[in-house]
Amino acid sequence: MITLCGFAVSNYYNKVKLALLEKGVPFTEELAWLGETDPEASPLGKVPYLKTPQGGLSESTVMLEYIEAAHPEHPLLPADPFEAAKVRELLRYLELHLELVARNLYPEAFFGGKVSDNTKEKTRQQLEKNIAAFARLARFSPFIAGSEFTLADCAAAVHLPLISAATKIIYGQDLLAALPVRDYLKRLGERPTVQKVNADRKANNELMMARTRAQA
Ligand SMILES: N[C@@H](CCC(=O)N[C@@H](CS)C(=O)NCC(=O)O)C(=O)O
Repeated sequence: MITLCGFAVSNYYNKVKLALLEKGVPFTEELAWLGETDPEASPLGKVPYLKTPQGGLSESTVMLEYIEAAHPEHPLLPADPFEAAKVRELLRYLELHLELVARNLYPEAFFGGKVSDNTKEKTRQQLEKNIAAFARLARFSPFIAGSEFTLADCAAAVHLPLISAATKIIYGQDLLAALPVRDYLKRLGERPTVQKVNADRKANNELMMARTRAQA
């Protein structure tokens, strides 16, 4: 049995959880806040990580690939090698060229900190370039890579809302607004799996805030 470890406020955690739910792979969840992680399974102390019968595993996209290979039923990657590579390409764009760049804004957008004007400007330039490139790859027809729900949708479902929110807060403008992201996310939100992930995220957010208040 697979154990998904971390906490449900984390978008990386939810990407993996969504894949497990969509595939119908049995799993349990183990709550691990930052600072409480298992160094054997997650050497960098990041969340999420998996505990498997064979050992621990870190890095969310590596986990997606492992889950897909270990549980081929209900595939979330196309059988055709090129089509599968196109899904992986989207996954890479989402996590490397969108999420990781937008993360420069999160300290101010979500955590009450401050980001310099210089960082905001540089990040905006990078995001505009990367979002234009992503727009050439993303299909939204109805899923991000085309007609089937894939691993790239597991990533898009968790990364796109944060990028929209962060850019709206920092620039007063959703840098994803020119793409059909809102309709796409609304469609995804009709899936029971996405509804479960979102409900668990909200519950975990309450827990996290209570914990922060107790520590203050
Ligand atoms: N590349 C990692 C990123 C995971 C990540 O950054 N998780 C955040 C929580 S959302 C975290 O653990 N941050 C604490 C840290 O980086 O030390 C993955 O895909 O799993």
